[in-house]
Amino acid sequence: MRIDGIILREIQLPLVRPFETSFGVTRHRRILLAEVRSEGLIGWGECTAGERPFFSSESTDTSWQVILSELGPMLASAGQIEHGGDCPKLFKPVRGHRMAKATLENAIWDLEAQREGISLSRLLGGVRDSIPCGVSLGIQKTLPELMAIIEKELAAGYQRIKLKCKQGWDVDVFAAVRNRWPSILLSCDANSAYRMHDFDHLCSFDQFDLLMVEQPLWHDDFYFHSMLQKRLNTAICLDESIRNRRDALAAIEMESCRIINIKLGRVGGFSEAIAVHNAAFERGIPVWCGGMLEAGIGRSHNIALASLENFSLPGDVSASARYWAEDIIEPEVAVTSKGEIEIPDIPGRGYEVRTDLIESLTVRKETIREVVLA
Ligand code: OSB
Ligand code: MG
Repeated sequence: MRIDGIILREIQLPLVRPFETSFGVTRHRRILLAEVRSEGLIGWGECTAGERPFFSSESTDTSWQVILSELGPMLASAGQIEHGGDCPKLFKPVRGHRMAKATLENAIWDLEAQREGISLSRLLGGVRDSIPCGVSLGIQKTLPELMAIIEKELAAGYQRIKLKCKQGWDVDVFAAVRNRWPSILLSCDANSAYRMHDFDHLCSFDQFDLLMVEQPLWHDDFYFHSMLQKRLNTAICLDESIRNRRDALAAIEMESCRIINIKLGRVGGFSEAIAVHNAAFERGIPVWCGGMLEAGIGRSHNIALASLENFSLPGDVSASARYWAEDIIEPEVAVTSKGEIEIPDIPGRGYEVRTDLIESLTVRKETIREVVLA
């Protein structure tokens, strides 16, 4: 595939309701979109970096800078690329910046699926025609507000409720939710809110029959999670700690977790996401697809990824309308009354991009040109 042009832009999009985690509140998204043109086709990528470097060290602005000055020119200068899977090698000189890398790599996979005339899910090796969906619910002002939201999401069909938690918004909340809904699939996500002195407190989570406790400790840790997992009956799921296949192997070997959350941006794109998926599959560790408050392009990529065989637990990928008044794709992502998203069986990502809407949301835009690197 000949690379004819790369356009990077930032769009700004307000969330329909604020999303609060242990590390902060997001009200407005600043999302980068990459558009890679090749032989009459356009592949799209969406950057999952947050506005501030609080989930990981990347942010909208670091990604903008690295794509514009390094990754974009590397791809443009390659001139020709056959597979999305060729991107990691191309971007190897740049250390880290995985969300920035994923933005471009995923656009190439999108292009490749279109060129082959198959769905992105098929190209990735997906085996499902629908994916099971859960929701991730942010920290709320009051417990009654949370209870009302859970009631609504369960009525909509979602198969699993994940509660964001931190000190002061954990055991009392879990107790109330469990009391009202004794048998739903329930999990929690601490985004690294706890420390060693919280071990006894974390072990008290066992009484709530949670499906998992996601990333309770440091964002970059395996060792102390493995200490905790020895004492905790509930499965630990790692999110932030897993940056690549080697991390997955280390975490599984050390028994730091029994479940892995795979996020496309966090691991650097589809190639590494598939590698993490396979490593976990071969070792009997189930995975699920995480979310980063994506707009429609990132969401459609998540849906394709979650069609792989070992994505056996409900993920955090849910309907567009839970996030946006208007999504940037058509149709919007919808969830059935059984809490599933159907995998589109049409070439490429399976959702049209609303280019006029994207244009009107764009706050900055750059064309990346080929450069001869010295
Ligand atoms: O840890 O899974 C997380 C959102 C932003 C940053 C980190 C996380 C999340 C979510 C939301 O849990 C998932 C979603 O609904 O997109
Ligand atoms: Mg998480």
